[in-house]
Amino acid sequence: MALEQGLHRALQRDEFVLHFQPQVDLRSGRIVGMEALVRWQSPELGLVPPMQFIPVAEESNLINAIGQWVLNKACATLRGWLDAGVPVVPIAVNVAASQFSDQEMDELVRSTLERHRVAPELLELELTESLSMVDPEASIALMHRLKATGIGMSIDDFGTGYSNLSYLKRFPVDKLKIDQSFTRGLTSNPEDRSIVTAVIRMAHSLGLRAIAEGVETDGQLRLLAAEGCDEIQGYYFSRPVPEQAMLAMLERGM
Ligand code: G
Ligand code: G
Ligand code: MN
Ligand code: NA
Repeated sequence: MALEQGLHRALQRDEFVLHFQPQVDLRSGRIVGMEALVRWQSPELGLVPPMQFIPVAEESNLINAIGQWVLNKACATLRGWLDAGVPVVPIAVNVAASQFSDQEMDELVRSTLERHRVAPELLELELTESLSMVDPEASIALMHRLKATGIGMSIDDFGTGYSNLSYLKRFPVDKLKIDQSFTRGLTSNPEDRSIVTAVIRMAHSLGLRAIAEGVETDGQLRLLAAEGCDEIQGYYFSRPVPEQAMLAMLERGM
């Protein structure tokens, strides 16, 4: 449990940082959003990726405190950029399942936006299909309250969870994020291509935008464009980068 203690201290000592990965509109080629991805800048361990500490944080109930930190930091970053006259785009923040079982999540979102005087349109929450499965009705009610705050919502890693379509049609979300496992096989695996095509079609017929994650090659990009995918995110355009590098991309407009 050394890691757990380390995470406690990390919160106290403010050792977490956010990196940002741009999301690009396929038609215009412009940055239209960014995903915030947390890292732990540990004095002892160096830069620890979330894969190594998010599971521990989930087991030890620290995930809610970290999630609050991330939400607050994302809004504080937006406020800083707004004050500096930077042309900002919305920030998407990942939400862990246990954060979503907190029925006051909408109040937390509202108060965090207000504290930093950030418009709700500049915040998006990335939810997973699975997080609503413990208590679907309560989760859908919470999603509607979140929607009423004016923020955006997307389904992350779409296609890898329960993909319960009878719930999906009731989720008040704006966007489906096609999981990178499907993107990876796009140019080599006909099944992956069929799935990606079907998800884009389904998203559009439900009135949602589709974004492909994990785009690394020109071939993947071209297929996605041909299938009418709206946005891409991935190393092809940019890896997740520190705040200063994201700021530079925003100022260039791409
Ligand atoms: O770039 P990457 O190594 O950043 O992220 C690895 C995993 O960690 C992804 O599944 C991502 O969703 C998750 N992750 C990154 N940042 C956060 C966060 O702020 N909260 C939660 N719950 N998960 C995150
Ligand atoms: O689960 P979630 O989608 O939130 O996490 C995104 C994860 O995917 C992060 O770990 C991020 O660093 C990683 N990632 C983003 N773009 C790419 C990419 O093009 N290729 C690969 N292999 N990973 C990516
Ligand atoms: Mn995500
Ligand atoms: Na994802």
